Amino acid sequence: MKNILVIGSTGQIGSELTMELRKRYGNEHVIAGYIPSAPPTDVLMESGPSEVVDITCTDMILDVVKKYHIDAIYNLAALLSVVAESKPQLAWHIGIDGLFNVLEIARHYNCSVFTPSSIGSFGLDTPHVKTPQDTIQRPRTMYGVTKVTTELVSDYYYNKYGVDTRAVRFPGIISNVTPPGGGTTDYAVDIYYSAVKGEEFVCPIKEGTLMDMMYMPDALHAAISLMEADPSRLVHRNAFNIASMSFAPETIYAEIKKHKPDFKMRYEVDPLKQSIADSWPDSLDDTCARNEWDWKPQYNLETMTKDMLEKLSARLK
Ligand code: AKB
Repeated sequence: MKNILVIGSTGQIGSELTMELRKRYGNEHVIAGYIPSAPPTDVLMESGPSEVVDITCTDMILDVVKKYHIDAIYNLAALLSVVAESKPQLAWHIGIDGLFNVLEIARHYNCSVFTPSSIGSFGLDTPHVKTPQDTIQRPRTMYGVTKVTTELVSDYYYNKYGVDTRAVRFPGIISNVTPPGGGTTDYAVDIYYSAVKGEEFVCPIKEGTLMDMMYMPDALHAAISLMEADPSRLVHRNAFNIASMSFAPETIYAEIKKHKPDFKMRYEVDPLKQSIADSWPDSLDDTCARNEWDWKPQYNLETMTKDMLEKLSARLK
């Protein structure tokens, strides 16, 4: 039986991933690591063990790995793209110094490690349409710089020390549970909250700006199924392109309007978010993930929108 530590378990992905892993491996086998400034919800706290784990502190990680005989670490500690631009040194400290702490412990205690990358690892020079798995990665944001470094360092630990590191490049993740904070793709979550609350949505991203997005259930499935994949089939490791839908603001707005005909949106473009979005791909080619570990998403814009509106309406009423 696997014992799993989730670092960053109270964040947007971590909070749902921890619950999904508990369903799969048993509550007692999945430890929710959190920092005191982002404490767990009651659901997370009561459904299984939790421990304070600051990724920048090696001893804290080590104590938990030893105490629970951890053999897999999901490392989700990171600052998202917009926040990372205002705190670049902190973004590096958490993303890269923290990653080294995790990988060194993984090397000595034989843990597998999942540290996600992102569409943010690409840059203006990357081919933007059907971005290939192996291509130019020259991001200009600190978020992107840490993500490319994460990919390289994770591959380094696999090649040099045999640490079982695996990752995907997440697109913008859309969820009806924990809201994101400080990302460029956050608008695609915020728009649903405005629609359900009956408020006008002010869109920070320009009409026509395409970005890859994914519904949370597919993102969770991607992380877990890659970690369970047969290693002999993996040609790539850090990190796989995965894709399920790509849209611009006017397209998601039109889809929501099918359910909420009175919903209104106007544009007030945020220059920082727009410049980051312009440097990211329009759509990713995820052929390698499909071939090497049978990746296949379940949701598209239509089915995600229906589910988001139903779930949020039930919760916010
Ligand atoms: C962000 O917008 O920063 C993230 C991402 C795509 O990595 N959601």
